[in-house]
Amino acid sequence: MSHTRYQIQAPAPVDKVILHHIALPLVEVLTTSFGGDANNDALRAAVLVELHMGGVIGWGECVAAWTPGYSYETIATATHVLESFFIPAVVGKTTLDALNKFRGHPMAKTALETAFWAAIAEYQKVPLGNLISDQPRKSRVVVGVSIGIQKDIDATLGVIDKRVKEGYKRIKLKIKPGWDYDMLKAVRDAYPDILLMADANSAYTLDDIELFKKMDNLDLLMIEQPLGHDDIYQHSKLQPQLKTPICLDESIRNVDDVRLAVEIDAGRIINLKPARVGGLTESIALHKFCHENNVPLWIGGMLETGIGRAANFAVASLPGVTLPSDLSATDRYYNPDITNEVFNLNREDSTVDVPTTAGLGVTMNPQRLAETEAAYQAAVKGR
Ligand code: OSB
Ligand code: MG
Repeated sequence: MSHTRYQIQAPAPVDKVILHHIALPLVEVLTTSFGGDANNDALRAAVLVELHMGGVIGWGECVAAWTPGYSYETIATATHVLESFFIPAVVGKTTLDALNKFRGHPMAKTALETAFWAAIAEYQKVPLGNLISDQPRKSRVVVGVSIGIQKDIDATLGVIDKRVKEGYKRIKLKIKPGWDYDMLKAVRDAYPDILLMADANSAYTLDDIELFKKMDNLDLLMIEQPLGHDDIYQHSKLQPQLKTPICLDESIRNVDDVRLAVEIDAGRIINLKPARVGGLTESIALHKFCHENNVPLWIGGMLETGIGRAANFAVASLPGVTLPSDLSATDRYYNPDITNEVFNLNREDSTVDVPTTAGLGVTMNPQRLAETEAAYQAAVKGR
């Protein structure tokens, strides 16, 4: 979070907030460079926030993982700060002002903030996106698919083949040292025209400059987060030496980080994950800056369930989101999901429709919620 302040006003005070811990199996594991542990788990856990206000319910999702790999937050830290600080601060209130005094824990804040906004949208009978922007929004969002580290190049080509046949027109491949240039070159040779990008999740240093110069000849759409997860300065030493744009993911905590990155040429594309920047309020500020300054922007994903995905689609529908987002169809992640509605890929143009119904745009499947809560309890015992 930066100096941006929560500012939305609710029509009624928050009555109560209930947390749900869930775990559900991923259809396809996403192995990343920070993995080798539970971050690459076949079981995705999440904390869901159920917020009651004025007779309606709003839902939000906390995307922190079991372990602090992508981010320092975990299921346990999010539970702690939500239960001990964030929820008591907002119960009985019509604003989120009380959250401004708490530092850090953006994923936990986002879950509560999104539930608050979703409840307001539900109460006012408008789609969540209408609260985010009064500008015309897109009705469908161009999406790509993120593919994890596979056992070999053949397996990688097999997964890509499947995704291309499904209709995905932008392929993102996770890379790490030893699994980078040769793999990407083989993919580029097999698919000369596809929109292809790589996500390093901070696995490299400036010593790897020669490798990046080789990758620079593969016509990649972008290279996501090559250097330190909390670095901007060193990226400014790399970007000017490449023609491929660097996209910053982990490094961007707020709109001011974007301002700095753009000013010192540390990256030329921004991945906005609302959960990484503390929620919708900061996302709106960040989007506004990128839109006004022509900084290419897309929405990243954290393997969200239908709850978090619906909120991300509301943000992805903003006019300044100009590149394909990591918001794939539901069947790439969960079967079944916890929501009644599923997101489908429109094969002809690699898009997904933005929900248009009032509130978050999806509804909870209570039976599936109970099942996934039981699965969480069972999983915790095994850890
Ligand atoms: O770095 O973008 C990332 C998933 C979990 C953690 C980090 C990342 C990702 C993805 C997946 O790449 C995006 C998705 O939800 O499809
Ligand atoms: Mg990333």
